[in-house]
Amino acid sequence: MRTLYQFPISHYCEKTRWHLDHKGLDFQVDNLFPGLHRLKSKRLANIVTLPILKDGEQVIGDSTQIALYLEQRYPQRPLLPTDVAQRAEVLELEEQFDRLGVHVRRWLYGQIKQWDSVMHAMLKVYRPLLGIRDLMKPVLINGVQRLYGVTPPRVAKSQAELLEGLALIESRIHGDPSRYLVGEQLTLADISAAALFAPLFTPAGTPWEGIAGHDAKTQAFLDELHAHPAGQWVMRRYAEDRQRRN
Ligand SMILES: N[C@@H](CCC(=O)N[C@@H](CS)C(=O)NCC(=O)O)C(=O)O
Repeated sequence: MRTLYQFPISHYCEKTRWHLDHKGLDFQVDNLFPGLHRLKSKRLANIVTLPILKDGEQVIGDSTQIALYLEQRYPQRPLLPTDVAQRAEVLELEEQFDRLGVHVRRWLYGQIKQWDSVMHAMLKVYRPLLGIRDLMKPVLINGVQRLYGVTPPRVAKSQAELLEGLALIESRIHGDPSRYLVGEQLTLADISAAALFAPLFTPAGTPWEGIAGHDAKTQAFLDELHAHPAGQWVMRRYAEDRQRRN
């Protein structure tokens, strides 16, 4: 059985879940506790981030590496075009959206005024062993802010970056949410862009669905993004292309 080591609310882990689901591959998830996960991730793949996939004897860390591994090992329902030029475009966009995922994350953490629903979404899968899970909340809030560089100037820069990312989607689809980023079919580029921007739009059935409590200004900004073609495109990719098994 394949095992995906993950955090449920990580958008990079969502990207890998989507790849696995798209290919119809069964897997179990092992939800590692944030912070403590590093003991295992270092041992497994010598990295500090999740996702990590264990497939038989193979262990692959990093969502992009996992995507490339899956494409090679399981060619069914390919997510890379055969055309050389299109393939290069997809790989380039995949990397670009991967970098933008960092800005989506930092910007969102920078908007949170009430952490209750975020902590709930982050920790609900872990057992509340002797109250330790809840005791960890302030440590985690602090850790997330430090680890992801959530400071006002960096959050402001991330806002500019994420707007550029949405503009990139919009230009690739020529303002038409029914189109794909490259060619006529879903590719790795679409999954990267849709999964990594999804926390802004909280599509139904995703781990971000119940997260609430933005102030009025942030909510108005998010509503505006949601109405734009790029926001509509993310929602459409989820509605039409996200076959969920896990
Ligand atoms: N480039 C990596 C990024 C993964 C990543 O940033 N994962 C975050 C969760 S969203 C993580 O594991 N953070 C924990 C840490 O850095 O200790 C990938 O694509 O897998």
